[in-house]
Amino acid sequence: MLLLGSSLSPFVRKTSAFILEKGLNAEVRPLRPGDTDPVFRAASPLGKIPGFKDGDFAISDSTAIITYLDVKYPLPNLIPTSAEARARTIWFEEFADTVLNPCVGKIFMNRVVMPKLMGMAGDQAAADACEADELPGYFAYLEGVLPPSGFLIEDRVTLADLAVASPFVNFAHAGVAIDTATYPNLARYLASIHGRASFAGMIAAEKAMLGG
Ligand SMILES: N[C@@H](CCC(=O)N[C@@H](CS)C(=O)NCC(=O)O)C(=O)O
Repeated sequence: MLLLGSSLSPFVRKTSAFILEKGLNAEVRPLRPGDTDPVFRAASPLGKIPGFKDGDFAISDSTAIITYLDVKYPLPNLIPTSAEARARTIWFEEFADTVLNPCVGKIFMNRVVMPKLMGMAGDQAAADACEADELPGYFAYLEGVLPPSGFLIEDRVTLADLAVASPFVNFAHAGVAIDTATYPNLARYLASIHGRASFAGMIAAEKAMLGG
């Protein structure tokens, strides 16, 4: 099994954590978007990361990859089966992919990727505005819906947790602090999910790559 893409992408990190929580192993090729690697381009026609290959089967898009994996390797199922839990899991994945990850685009790209990895000045004003104006509402929403179990769905780890926790790694790399007085549940939750083996190794490697 081959996962194509750098875990600095929240979409790649979510997929990688999903693979690890399944107890599976994938070789990871940490490519950037648009890489010309022919295996990657065959899997990802638009050049977006992640791409993925399992034997002869190749596909891209984190949600497509995860959908494949949860059927092909059913245990443990990380996408719940009851109608309600499944729908809520997909809601949280959508919330991460379409609400939080665009903030990663504004904050992490401008504060970290452009200056540190591309040698370009990022748009610091756009990053600051997103942190000040958008994130507090999303943090407050999560603070209010997190159950005491420390997991979003079914009191066990699911795709919902992996999807939601992933962009917060980028926020941390970009210096976004979670105020523990205002968001105690969220802070505790993120420490717990990021402390799992499925995240901890990636986070350490990313920190080393970004210079601590
Ligand atoms: N819906 C896709 C989004 C993947 C995506 O946008 N990845 C970004 C990196 S975080 C990318 O490759 N961007 C390059 C581009 O849009 O051309 C997924 O879930 O995998």
